[in-house]
Amino acid sequence: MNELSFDELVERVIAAEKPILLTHTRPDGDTVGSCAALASIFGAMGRNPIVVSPDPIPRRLSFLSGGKWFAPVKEYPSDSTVIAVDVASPQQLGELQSVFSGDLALSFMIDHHERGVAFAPRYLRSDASAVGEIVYDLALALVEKGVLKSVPPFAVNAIFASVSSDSGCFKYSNVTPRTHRIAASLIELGADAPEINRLLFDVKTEEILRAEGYVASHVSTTPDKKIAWVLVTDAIRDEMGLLDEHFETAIDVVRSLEGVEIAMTVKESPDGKFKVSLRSTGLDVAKIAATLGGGGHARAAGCSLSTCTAEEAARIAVDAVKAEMY
Ligand SMILES: [Mn+2]
Repeated sequence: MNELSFDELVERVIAAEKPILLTHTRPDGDTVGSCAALASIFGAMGRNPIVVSPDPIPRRLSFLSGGKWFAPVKEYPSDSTVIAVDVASPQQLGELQSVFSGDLALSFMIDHHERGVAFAPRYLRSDASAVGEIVYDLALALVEKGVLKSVPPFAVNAIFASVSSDSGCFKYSNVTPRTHRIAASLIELGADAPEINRLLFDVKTEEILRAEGYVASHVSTTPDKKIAWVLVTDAIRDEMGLLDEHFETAIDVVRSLEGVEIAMTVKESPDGKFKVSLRSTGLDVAKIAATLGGGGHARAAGCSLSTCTAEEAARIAVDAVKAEMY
């Protein structure tokens, strides 16, 4: 699959009729924020965009997904332009993989995952902290070309949310001076930074708070406390009356433990596999995840393991980390 230049991306966006924007599975603030921003931009261009997600969008992101673009659609026009946003592999489309094939195959993808897979013509910028940084450039290019009068206020806020979300509120190592410059420009354009950051990082539902409490009291570590992990199984979720989405911040709780260099969560998936998420303070976890059939970024990666129990999956993942660490 070919790689697109930025100019080619801009041309494709300008040419896109009936755009369908696809988020990745377990949608996060970047994929939802970038889709919402692009939908707002396409809307301002008079294009009637829609956003389709393979999984329900978490309630905490509803300030981004409340618009008409996110309403379920019964049928997709066959002449749609299908665009994957922040989707690193075909597997990350979940059940949408089979929906968007054949006549409705992907037109192109916009991504920032260094080790992502190009399964359609792709615009990739792996030095972007979030796809939102790319959408920002795109919005400015469209304004410069006169395609847009200005960046719609909703898009300004959605881009800010995307960047803030994937950068952990500008805390992670993927943040560059450019990330801050983009954020500053967005604030100048009217982004409500304090409110967006509050909604993304400070507000937690009761369910998420309970999930974090569980995680905090069930962290396992290696004797040197450098590797820490927690298991989240169906049985635990059922017992607590919680859903998978309530454990989205579990990894942050694990990585907050003093001395931890590699944090992991092992979560049972609906497909019966165990999804392992890895976060690192230095070690390249994308490389470790790749040895287990996964991928991601150097300091945030993941893979899916087909084992009988979560304990087994954790042991395999911990062993893979140890092999790289010691
Ligand atoms: Mn992203």
